[in-house]
Amino acid sequence: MMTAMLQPRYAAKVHTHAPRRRHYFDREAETLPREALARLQLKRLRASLKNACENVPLHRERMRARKLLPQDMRALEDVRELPFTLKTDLREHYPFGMFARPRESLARLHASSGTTGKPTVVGYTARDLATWADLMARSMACAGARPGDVVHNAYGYGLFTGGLGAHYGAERLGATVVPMSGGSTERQVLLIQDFGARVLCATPSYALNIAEVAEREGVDLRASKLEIGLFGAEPWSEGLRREIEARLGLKALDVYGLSEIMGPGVAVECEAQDGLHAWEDHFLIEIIDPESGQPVSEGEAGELVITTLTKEALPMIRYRTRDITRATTARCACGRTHLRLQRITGRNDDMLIIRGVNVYPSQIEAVLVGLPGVAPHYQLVVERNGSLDELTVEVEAATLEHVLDELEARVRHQIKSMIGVTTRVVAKKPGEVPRSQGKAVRVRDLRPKK
Ligand code: DLL
Repeated sequence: MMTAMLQPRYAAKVHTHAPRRRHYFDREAETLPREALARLQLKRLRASLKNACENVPLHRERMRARKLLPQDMRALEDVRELPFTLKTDLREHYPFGMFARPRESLARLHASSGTTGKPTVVGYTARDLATWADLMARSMACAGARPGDVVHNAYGYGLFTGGLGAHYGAERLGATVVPMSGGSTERQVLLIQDFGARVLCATPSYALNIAEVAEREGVDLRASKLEIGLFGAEPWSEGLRREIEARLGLKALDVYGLSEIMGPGVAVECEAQDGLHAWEDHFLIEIIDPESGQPVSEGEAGELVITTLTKEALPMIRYRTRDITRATTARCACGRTHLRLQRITGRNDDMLIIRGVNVYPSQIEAVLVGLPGVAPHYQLVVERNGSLDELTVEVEAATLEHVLDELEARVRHQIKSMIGVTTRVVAKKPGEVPRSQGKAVRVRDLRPKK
């Protein structure tokens, strides 16, 4: 098996075309000076709150209880007066109770499964779908995709927003989309080559699966036309980025989104790979301290809270995403003015407390990926022992030659010294850790249900 260490970051490819110029999908919107952006946001915020209050009883009652009217928003900071919206609100008003449009005016529904009970259902008017396609096209262009590209879309099609979100974005950009969905990985490898995909859309864990299957079949995708990967829908580390870039011979960009707000295309990295531009003309971004609910200062880590500014069917007021990140408004080399989010480390709900130490799965990943002899596949098993939670890290040896005991001791030591947490480590043989077809299952939680 190839190891990332031996490969250049992007394999050298013979490019038949001249270097492409910087490309905006919507130059005016993407480079709007921040003062103009703020004015536009305030205008849209009032309109969005009006839509929410007039058409969604829950929002109306909550605003009334605080004696607030949409026109009371005189500055963007006034949004802090508004109540938060939680995922449980969507569940409690299942399926259509938070929609601001009658069912007949909805063009599409999506849903995310969640771990317990009813799914979270989201709806779109035809205009919402057009806005989403625009924003996803904008995101793709921001990541380096161009009209005329072949876009191989391996995000799952169906109720998950990944497949159709990327699909219509690619079409809107003027690309040729290959609607693969997840699975049939050998076939994906074949078609990536035969159809000449320049852009690959997938979860990072599935992109790695594609790389592995190609290598097993003796196919060198670094020699294919692939140049750009648009990866998201799950947390991933810088180490995994480098691994995928080396093995697929492309530049890997991070794309973020969530169904409750829209789907993929809320934020995306530009070619500078230095944070994800969040499209502020459509979303009002706050970073708060998850405990106090108060804003953190710029650059500090906190929970991402989003208010939609243009959604018709499902306006969201201060939606608590549970995702942990940092934001900066510092100028970006790409010329876009929209603030940048740091890669999302994980969800509040995914944080484990192991012997008093807070750990996100992505932190463990950051330690594992790139360790000599360790394959970039892992799962975490959490168990309860008396009143303490214990963590077992299942890792995989890169080759059969590795002595598993030695690997286990080395990984345990590395995790302890980098994160400060004591874990049990179980090393498995190559291929024994389950591979992902979409969002990877990183944690097996065996603790008794509360
Ligand atoms: O995962 C939408 C999506 C599809 C985004 C394709 C990007 C690409 P949901 O299924 O509703 O929507 O899950 C949303 O996934 O709150 C984050 O916790 C996580 N997530 C999404 N993108 C990223 C990312 C889609 N780039 C939830 N990095 C979010 C880390 C991500 N986590």
